[in-house]
Amino acid sequence: MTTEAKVAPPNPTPIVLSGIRPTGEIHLGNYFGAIRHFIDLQETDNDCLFFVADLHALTTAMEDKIDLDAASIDVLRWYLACGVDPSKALIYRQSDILEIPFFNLLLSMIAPEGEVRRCTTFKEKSADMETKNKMVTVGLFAYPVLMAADILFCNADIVPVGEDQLQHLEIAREIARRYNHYFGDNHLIVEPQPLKTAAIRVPGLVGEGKMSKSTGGPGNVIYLSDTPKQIRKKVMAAVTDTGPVVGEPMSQPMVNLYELLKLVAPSEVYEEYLARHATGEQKFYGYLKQAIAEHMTALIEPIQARYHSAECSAERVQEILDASSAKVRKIAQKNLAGMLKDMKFEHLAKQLAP
Ligand code: AQP
Repeated sequence: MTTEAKVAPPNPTPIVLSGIRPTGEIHLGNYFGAIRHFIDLQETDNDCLFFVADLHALTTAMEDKIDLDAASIDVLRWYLACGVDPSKALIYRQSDILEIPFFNLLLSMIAPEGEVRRCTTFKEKSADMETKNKMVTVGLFAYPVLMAADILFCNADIVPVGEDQLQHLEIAREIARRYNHYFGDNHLIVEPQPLKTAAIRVPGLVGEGKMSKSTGGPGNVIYLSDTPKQIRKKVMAAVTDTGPVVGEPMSQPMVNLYELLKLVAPSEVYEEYLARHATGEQKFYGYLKQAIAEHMTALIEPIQARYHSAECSAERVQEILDASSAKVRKIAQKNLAGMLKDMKFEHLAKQLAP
């Protein structure tokens, strides 16, 4: 006899959730892999929750002495500048939701150790930290469990994240399935789905890695705060090859540059440069790079103008946080009470939802 799997139905209005760590300046990888989708998703029929993952920042930034409060406010200023709207989405700070560490603890008891151990991000990040003589911690290892707590506490349906986070999201799905199987008598957890269009990897300007705050150096990344001059300098210095050869596949550095052009420029500009490459034209890479830099600047300049306006000030962000944290904690407490009841911690469940 087979027992039927306990599955939570999707929420009637889909719950969308995502966050970014305050480990450095926001860049085009964060924008195209995450923030751009926050804006699209808040415009349709969804309940959106967007946060700054300051607890997650500690997984790699413990020794960096980052002022996490200031860095978190800054990430949220960029959210607002990019168009995340507090009247359409709940915008909050992870550490303000005191229930999240409790979810983290409970979920760690059913998290699949083998899958967590196999995470590519852990392998890459721990190797990078070891070369920099930084501590590799249990917190870094257990990053996906805290991410599961972030997502599952509110029963999120959709999580817009870049490709690098898909493996972590799969672990959150597995944890939800395990919870439902072992404990889900009354409270069931929705299995969160990635947003397919967000699951991209924005390449860096040097080497083979993704665009990132902390790897590849400042020449690898375009920050939303970069000036036109900085953008131009970084793009013009990007690696290329000696020129296209008809019939030969495009080299990896050129694939990267074309991916960046596709993201920032209108499709006709992208197609034009693609045709120039396909016909084997020589000596046009300088113009290609110029086009990339100009379109990046055109995208970033209005965002920067908003970032410096009063609607995106640190004071405005603080007001938003003051208003949102109680609302988010209420959602967390309701779901935590349901979980605690099913996990036979009735005395605690009663305290949260008497
Ligand atoms: N290059 C990228 N392409 C697509 N999406 C990306 N994201 C980050 N880089 C790219 C997406 O941005 C969101 C927030 O990421 P994060 O800052 O919380 O952590 P991260 O993925 O570790 O980003 P970084 O820049 O590489 O930070 P550091 O250097 O501190 O580790 C996620 O949705 C992520 O997919």
